[in-house]
Amino acid sequence: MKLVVMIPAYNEEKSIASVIKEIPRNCCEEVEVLVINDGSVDRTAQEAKKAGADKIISFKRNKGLAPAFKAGLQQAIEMGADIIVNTDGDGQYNGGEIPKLIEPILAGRADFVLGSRTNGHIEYMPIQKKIGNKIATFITRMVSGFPVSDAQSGFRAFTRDCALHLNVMADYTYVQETLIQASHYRLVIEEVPIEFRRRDGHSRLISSIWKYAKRAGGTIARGYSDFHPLETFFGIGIFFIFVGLIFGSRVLFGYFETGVVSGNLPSAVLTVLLMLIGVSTMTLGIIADTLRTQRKVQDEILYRLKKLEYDYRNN
Ligand SMILES: Nc1nc2c(ncn2[C@@H]2O[C@H](COP(=O)(O)OP(=O)(O)OP(=O)(O)O)[C@@H](O)[C@H]2O)c(=O)[nH]1
Ligand SMILES: [Mg+2]
Repeated sequence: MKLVVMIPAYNEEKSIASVIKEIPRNCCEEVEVLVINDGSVDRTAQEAKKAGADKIISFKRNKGLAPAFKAGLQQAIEMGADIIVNTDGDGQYNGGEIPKLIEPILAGRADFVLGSRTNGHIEYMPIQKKIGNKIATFITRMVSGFPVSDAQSGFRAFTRDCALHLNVMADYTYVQETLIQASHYRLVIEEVPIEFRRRDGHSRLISSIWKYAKRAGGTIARGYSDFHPLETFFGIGIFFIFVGLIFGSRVLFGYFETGVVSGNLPSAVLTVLLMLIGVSTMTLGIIADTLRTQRKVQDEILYRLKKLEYDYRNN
């Protein structure tokens, strides 16, 4: 059984060495550490090498956490990982808890294990982040259908098969999208309580909570409409038709009273407009649903291709 611990890192020269040294090298038959150095302008790569990282991928320029995570998963699979653990490079997660994190996978109960900070112990988290985390977790719970308690946690473990299923499309953060996908592929997700430590230095990912909400919100919304195109577009379409009917009823009552429509001309025009928007949006839903079917086929092809490639490399 081989475990690859992957660490996406962006300018983490101060903490990366201690993160690597904290990883228990005896929790599986074979344990390797992979660092994805995402265009850091400091000594992250050198420090990681000195601390004993087995493999370092370095991007020439900063691409973002989600592309780094995606490249990490691919590389970990190529390294022959049976289990992949993702942790952050800032030392907020306790590497000593990796055995606890992978236990549900080793026991054969889960495909995807999520370290939950809210069920565990949070040393420090600013109040605005706590609130933001609660809101994003609530929305992810609705969208994924999985009763997650901490959707933003970066301390996670995956089986190789689960990693082969995940297709990260976002360019900012992977955290919610991977949960939504795993849940829709009917993979078994389990949460374990974990410790979350205070960060030294400022966040590399979240420059402002509003920017995070906008970008992560977009990813969650896309995640939902990707898997539920009919519900999404029919919902929006029905809303427009409903508002159109309200204005339409005004026109109708006016017509019954006066015998002419011209008294309510603006409302009549608005009704037609809203109805047209509603019907077009619902039509878009039918097209999006067809695309969804295509995406399902493409996901299946991609999964099989990745699996074939893996089997070929490893036999
Ligand atoms: N590859 C890559 N990793 C990043 C980027 N931004 C942040 N990271 C890494 O992603 C992990 C999480 O980022 P943090 O800045 O700690 O974000 P956070 O933990 O959500 O927020 P804090 O609680 O403030 O630390 C760390 O290992 C970062 O080095 C990026 O642009 N690219
Ligand atoms: Mg952090």
